[in-house]
Formats: sequence, structure tokens, C-alpha cells
Amino acid sequence: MTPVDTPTENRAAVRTLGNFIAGEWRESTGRRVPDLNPADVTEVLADAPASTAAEAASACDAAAAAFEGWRATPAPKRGQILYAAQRRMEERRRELAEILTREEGKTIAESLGEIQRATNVIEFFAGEARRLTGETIPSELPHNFCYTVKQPAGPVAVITPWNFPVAIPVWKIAPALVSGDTVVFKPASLTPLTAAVIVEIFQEAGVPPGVLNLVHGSGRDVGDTVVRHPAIKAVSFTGSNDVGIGLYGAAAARGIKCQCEMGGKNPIVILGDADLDLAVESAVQGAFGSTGQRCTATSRAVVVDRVADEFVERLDARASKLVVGNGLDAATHVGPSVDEKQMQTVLDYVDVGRREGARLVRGGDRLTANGLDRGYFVAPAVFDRVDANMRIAQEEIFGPVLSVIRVADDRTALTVANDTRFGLSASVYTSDVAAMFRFVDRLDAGIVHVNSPTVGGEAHIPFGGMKATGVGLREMGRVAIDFYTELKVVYVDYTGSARQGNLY
Ligand code: UN1
Repeated sequence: MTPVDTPTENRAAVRTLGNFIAGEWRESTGRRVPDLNPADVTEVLADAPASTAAEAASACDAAAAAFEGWRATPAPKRGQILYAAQRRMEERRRELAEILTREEGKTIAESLGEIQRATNVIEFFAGEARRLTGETIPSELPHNFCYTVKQPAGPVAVITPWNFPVAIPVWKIAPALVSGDTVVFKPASLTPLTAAVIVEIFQEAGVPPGVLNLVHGSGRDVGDTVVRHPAIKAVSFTGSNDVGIGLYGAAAARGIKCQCEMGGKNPIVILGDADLDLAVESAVQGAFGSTGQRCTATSRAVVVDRVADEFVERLDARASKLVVGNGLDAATHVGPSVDEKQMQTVLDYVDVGRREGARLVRGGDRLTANGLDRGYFVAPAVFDRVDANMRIAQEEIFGPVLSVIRVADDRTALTVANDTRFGLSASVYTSDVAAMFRFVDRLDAGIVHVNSPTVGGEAHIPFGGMKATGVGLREMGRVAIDFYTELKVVYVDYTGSARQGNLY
């Protein structure tokens, strides 16, 4: 069995996916779940298994069995395998982008961008393989040589969401592999085909059997089993708060490391002196790019009264130009919601906003004309005169909905921007240097942008949030390695005699 059975016809062929355990693709005994294109649900891309707990456990066993061999592989050699994966992903980028668009719905341009980011991440961590350095630290003990060394944490679990189904798995798997960890990867149930291709790319690059294992299935059966499995020494999760906090609890009960990257309710703050064209463009990119289905999406525009009318007017005009449709069509700016449930959530929030008394400036309806009824399309929505306490200003929607909150002055803007349980990213638009630094200093967010959108992240730059957004160490950048390794301190005493003094 191959991960992706060759389709016999262009569109009708349904690819049957298996799990990848101990270096081989294995059929699952679990129920089969159809993998649908959210832009056109008459297209079934694949069927993937809802794997059993026993299958998840066997993936953990495989990761445990492969660990000794992988940790003994010199780090630069591990890095070379990653460079091969980078090349392979570059070679397969068109194919992967089309699968990503068909499976998740984002536009082809967004898919290619995501794959570019993933290849950058692999490249960066491949390089880190030659820099897994420690420190030498002078001990206060005489004739003692003290140094630190980073050792692999062990087999780790990687549990990922559907919205960036290439980049997020890669930004967890690449640092784990370079660190010498073996991996059990549980992708989101909505994007199994993308996950299978990623694993195939690492396999083609020469990752040895058992070092990277893939198990499809639910959080309840697969995710829980993996986190509770005694071989697993760390868990890296991106997804919803409910699931993340549950995993964090399960990991804490076992005393293992856990990092969770969860929700966002990210503000763009627009001060009186802001360049409004720039601010409008960024608000549109941040709110409606990736159909608003990203944890860094801009979901609140906090605008000082003086410029609010003009901002809303320009925003309305700009949003009216957005083309909603199938992401495979080059003219499309905004793709579908990922599934019916997600679309319904968005439509429900539009309803909630209306009932709460916010003014719906545009959008918010399901779009069905010209064949869009076969998918889950919602017109990008802008609400004005949103109160900071309304549910649409407080709860993560994960869809193309932007709430404009008008405020009297800069000080209220800061209070309102921080008035949320989340703290991932935030933007401030101003040309006043003093105001800029006041906001940079006081915004409660893991990533602050000045005059640029709330979205994005780079391979070599740490990523993550504060408050209810995140627990555990940041991802990406050099700091990512700290999560996937244990720090060992070594003292080498060459006095040849028992310690004198300093006996603490
Ligand atoms: C981005 O804004 O490009 O789940 C990164 C998410 C984030 C990644 C977003 N972890 O949306």
C-alpha cells in the first residue's frame, strides 16, 4: 500500500489512506471517513481511517523502538536528511499546493505561500543541526570543567490543526527530528491527505523507519492514547482551547512537557494619525486572508473616533472587491469555510452580532449562486459599532468576520485591545513614535506588529502567544529546539581529590 493510491481518473478517484508506522504504510481496521473538498463537496479526495487506540499505541511503540538509533545518528546527518526533505518539498510544491487547496479550501496563492514557509522552516532547522550547541560555564569549584549539552527529549507527539496543515506539522516535526526525537504525528481529521504527502516527503528524504509515524483519527481515540502512552515524553499541540487545555492536563498528570498554541482574538489598533489606506489594506488581509481561519487573524479593529467613519467607509469599499470562490480559480481572494460545521459557526456568530445590536456593514450571508452551493462559502462580514463586551468582540470565530470597535482616545484603544482572554498577535497603526512604543510596551500579545497586519510568522523567528493563547515554550526560531531537547549539565572534576570547601 502506498500513502496515496494512484488515482485512475482525474477527479473521481478516491485515495485510500493508511497509517505510517515503523516505516510502512499500514491499513487501519478503523471506520473510513470521507475527505471532502469544502469548495465542492461532490468531490471526495480520499478516505482516511478513524484509527483505533491500539493502532495509535503501536505508532508510539514504533517511535520508542526507533529512538536509540535516531538519537545516536550525528545531528549534522539528521540535518542532511532534512535538507533532502526541503528539496523534495520544493519539487512537489505544485502538487502539494493543489491538494492543500482542494482539501482545506485556501487559495492556490495562499497554499503556495504556506508551502514556501514550510520549506523555509525545514531549511532553518536543517541548519540548526550543526548548531545544537551548549555552553561552557566556569564553575566556582577548582579544577572543574562545566558544560551543558542538549539531548533529545525522547519520542514526542505532534498534534496539529487543519488550517495550516503543511506549515504547522512541519514546524513541529522539523525541530523534533533535528533534536534527535522520534515523532508520532496525529493530523487533523479534516486534512489527512496533506498529512500523508508530508510524511511521504520525509520518507523520500531518508528518515529511517519508526522515526516519523503518522496516525489518522480522532482526538478522543488517537490523541488521548498518544498523550497517555508511557513512551511519549513531550506533546506539541496547535488547535482549540478546549482540546489544548485537556491535553495539557493529561500531560501534566504524567509530568511530561507540553506546549499548546491555541486561540486568538487579535486586534488592529488604528490611531488618529494612521495611514488609513495602509490600515484598511492590512485589516482586509488580516481578517479575510485564509478565510479568517487562522489563529493570528485580525478579528477586531479598534479605531479612534476621529477616523472611524472614514475607516469604515474605505473598509467597506475595499471588502466589496473581494472575490469569494473556489481556491483553485486564480481570481479568488477568499475560499470556503473548511466544513459545514465551521460555516455554521460563522453564520451563527453573524446572527449573534446582529442580535447584540452591532451594525452589519456588509457580508455575513452564505453564498450559493454560480455553483457555490456545493461548498461552504460565506461573504466576508464587517460589523461596525461593536461593543467591546459583545460576544463577537470576545470569542474566537475562525471565519471571515471583522468587528470594528470605536473608541474615544488612544488610552481607551489600549484598554480595549487588551480586553480579551487571548494574547497572540496585535497591530498598531500610527506614525507617532512615542505612541508606537507605548503600544509595543503595553499590548498583551506574543507578537506585536507596527504598521503591518496581525498575521504571519517566519521560520527563524519565535512564534506564540500570551494569556489563554498559549502554554509552554514558543515555536519556531532557535527557541523551538529547547522544547524538543533536555538540557544536561556536566561537571568534570580533574582535581583527583575530594571536594574542599563550597560543600553546598
Ligand atoms: C500565520 O498567521 O500565518 O493556527 C500563522 C494558526 C497559527 C498559524 C498562523 N498557528 O493559525
